[in-house]
Amino acid sequence: MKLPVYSRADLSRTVALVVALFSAAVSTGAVAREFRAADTQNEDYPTVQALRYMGRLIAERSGGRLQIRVFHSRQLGEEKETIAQTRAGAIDLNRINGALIGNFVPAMKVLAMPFLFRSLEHLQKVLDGGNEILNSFEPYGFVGLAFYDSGARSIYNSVRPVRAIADVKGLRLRVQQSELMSDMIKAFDAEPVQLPYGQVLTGLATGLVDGAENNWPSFVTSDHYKYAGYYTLTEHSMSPEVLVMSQKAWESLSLDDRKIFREAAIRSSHFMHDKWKALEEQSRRQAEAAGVTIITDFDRKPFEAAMAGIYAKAQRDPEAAELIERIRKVE
Ligand code: GTR
Repeated sequence: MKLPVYSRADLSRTVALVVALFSAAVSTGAVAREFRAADTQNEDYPTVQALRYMGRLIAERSGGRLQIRVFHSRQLGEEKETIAQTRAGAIDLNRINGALIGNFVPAMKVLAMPFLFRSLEHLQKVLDGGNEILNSFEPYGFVGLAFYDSGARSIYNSVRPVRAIADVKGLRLRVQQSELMSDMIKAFDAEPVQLPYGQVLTGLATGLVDGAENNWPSFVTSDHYKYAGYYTLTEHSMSPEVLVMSQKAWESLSLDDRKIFREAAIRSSHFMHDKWKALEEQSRRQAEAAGVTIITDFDRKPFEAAMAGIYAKAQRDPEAAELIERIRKVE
């Protein structure tokens, strides 16, 4: 095979052409920059839809210059790994659950504390004044953009109906990869098994775990309800979902573009809210129709009381103690 021979003059002409094309593209705004966004949930899950919506807003507002490509269903890895990658700047945007980012950001760990919120309204009030919390992410390598709904998490299992704390004793329950969540299950006298989200279904199906804990939409859209027929409305944690951006991506943005991202993120959380409410309802109905026993009538007090040790541990950090106090006082 004969290779073409390029002269120096040919080469420099080519280089000049490429440079000219590139600067023309930049000046007409034609070069699109793509941001990779991760979400552990499935394609239709409200958080994934919210990310897509945000992508549309950002593309519109930037005249196509800024684009978001959404990787759902753990395409970029399990949540814990994607968090590390976001911190390292390899993933630009990440929608994560409060309990997992709580491994890094102290205020988020506080939001994941069991039985901290009296109701979802209480949580919402705290989040509405939430810029302080979102703004606290930066020293830990993330930029907090918006909170998304996640309802409340409750315990489910395949062994027996949990009607009292004694019924939880000895159950092997999957938890997120979070020390706080493991401590909580231990405080119920059960055995925590930390597994990434993508392995829970197999864990339930093979009997590696007896159950887990999650909100209605996750319980149903992940098919866990097909293997765990007892759902007890413990509503022990209301840690919200949060959208973060990597510091690296953030620093690469102009001030105007940062504004576009912030505004679009907030709008996407409103967009998500209605979808969330609808899916929560629908998931509960779907579980009921499939014959899941839902236990709502039981004494929550002993479950809450069992958390004393967890609070004592968390409150050793004076800033966490102060935030817990302030949250409790929000009417
Ligand atoms: C869901 C949450 C996910 C993931 C999952 C889990 O509610 O949306 O981000 O944290 O729980 O239990 O792993």
